Amino acid sequence: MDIAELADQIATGQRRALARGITLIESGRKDHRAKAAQLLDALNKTGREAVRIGLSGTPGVGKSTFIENFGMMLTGQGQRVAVLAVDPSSARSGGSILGDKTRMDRLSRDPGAFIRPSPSQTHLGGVARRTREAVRLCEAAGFDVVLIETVGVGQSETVVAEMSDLFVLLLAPAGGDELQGVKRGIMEMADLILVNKADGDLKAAATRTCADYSGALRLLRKRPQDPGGFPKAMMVSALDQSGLSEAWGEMQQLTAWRKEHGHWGGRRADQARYWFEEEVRQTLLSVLETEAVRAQLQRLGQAVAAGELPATVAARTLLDDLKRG
Ligand SMILES: Nc1nc2c(ncn2[C@@H]2O[C@H](COP(=O)(O)OP(=O)(O)OP(=O)(O)O)[C@@H](O)[C@H]2O)c(=O)[nH]1
Ligand SMILES: [Mg+2]
Repeated sequence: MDIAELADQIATGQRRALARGITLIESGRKDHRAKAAQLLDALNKTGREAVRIGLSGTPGVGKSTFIENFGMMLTGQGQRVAVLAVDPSSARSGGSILGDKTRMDRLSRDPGAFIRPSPSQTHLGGVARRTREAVRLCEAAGFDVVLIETVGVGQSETVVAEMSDLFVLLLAPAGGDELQGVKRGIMEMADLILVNKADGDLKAAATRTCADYSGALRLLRKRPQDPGGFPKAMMVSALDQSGLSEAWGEMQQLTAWRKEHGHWGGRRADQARYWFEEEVRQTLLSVLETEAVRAQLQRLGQAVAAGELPATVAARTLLDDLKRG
């Protein structure tokens, strides 16, 4: 595979090449990792940047419907939109977006859009690193907006927020007066809360829920990266396509303010540093994943358990062997 050629094809926006590049990035093979690094390096020179939007929400809240209609609105304005996903369960399910193509039927056929399911990796760390690299490829390919979807069921919001410029939380109208058990930590990451399904019978509940969240957001500690009025809660109906252009308007306003005040670049720099350290950590850990090392771990582990070797000595033995290769 000629990496320089692949880089050129991606930089000229060829979707097949982009898909091939992402496949390369997702591979765990050692030679592929080296090539992926070359590819990322080559594409860094394009200097292109998209608006990276992280989107999280519990199952059934309307993420797919939102992405379909929000994405179509943007492509209708001439923007190119890429959709990626971080799904820690994708190793088993084959990726949420993929099983979902029917719900993003129009967007998946739109020449201005590119949809890619979550990479299948066994752990969240692996999925996240590869998705973060896929974001870079999409940017280099000239996409204006990259949406990164995740199902809000725990840790995955944090890693998606770590690769996004804007983090959007999609919520459903609450039945009662409870705040749907959204964890404080997740609330604190949100730049925009969208209360979805503000239509028909759910409209009144959505209005109450939105007011509740607006109140809750005002109680959070003020963040330096926010202009007055942010983070903000608003109502949308992904299904009826209402509130979508207003939501985009808010995102653009926030983007412009952060760029003007240095928070945009500052956040990206912090994130780049974070992913660098994460890559080092994960790559070191992956050294333990070979057959030989696993066998040695097992052997030494037994010796330690049987009291034949102190844990410290066993660990040093293994690490010294590793260093010697
Ligand atoms: N009334 C109403 N229903 C909606 C709206 N958005 C989505 N739905 C419905 O909610 C259900 C779930 O929508 P999806 O878009 O599949 O939700 P999701 O968050 O992608 O769900 P998972 O992929 O399972 O996590 C579907 O039946 C949608 O038609 C909305 O704005 N209003
Ligand atoms: Mg979905």
